[in-house]
Amino acid sequence: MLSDTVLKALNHQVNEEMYSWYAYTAMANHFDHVALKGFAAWMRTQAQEELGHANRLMDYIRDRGCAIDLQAIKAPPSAWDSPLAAIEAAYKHECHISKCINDLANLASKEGDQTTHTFLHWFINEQIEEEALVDDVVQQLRYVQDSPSGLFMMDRDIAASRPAGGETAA
Ligand code: OFO
Repeated sequence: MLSDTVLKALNHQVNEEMYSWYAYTAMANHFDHVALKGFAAWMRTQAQEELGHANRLMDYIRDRGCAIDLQAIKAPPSAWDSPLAAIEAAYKHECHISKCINDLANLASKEGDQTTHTFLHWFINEQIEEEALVDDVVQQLRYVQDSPSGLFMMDRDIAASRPAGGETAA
């Protein structure tokens, strides 16, 4: 069993991960709308991973004999001024998620719940990759920002840079 405090925090993190899915789906839709199909595909892969994160948390809550408490998912934005603005927003969001996971791991320790603390190691490691991956795209977009041909080439290449469905953290 989980303490009420840890259970509430884990349920809240499910909502954070579902919001990540929602936000990245909105970005994928936006990229599709502005005919950046490569970015749309890349962002859909990212969104799928977020569902995986939410499911991993829900499996854990269930395995510990506790109830999952799904809350409403807030609405994300539906448009961004530029590809750079969208991916910068994604990077900022990943930094927010890293802080959420760290706070959650600290809470589990404070509650003496080493099982949950150990479970969260996967997420701590995953966030290293998540931040780095999105930051790379931010930097590349800064290089090509005023170059339509650069953006076109980047859109062509980015979908292939990340095959659908893969979570890579151990
Ligand atoms: Fe993007 O890592 Fe989950 O939210």
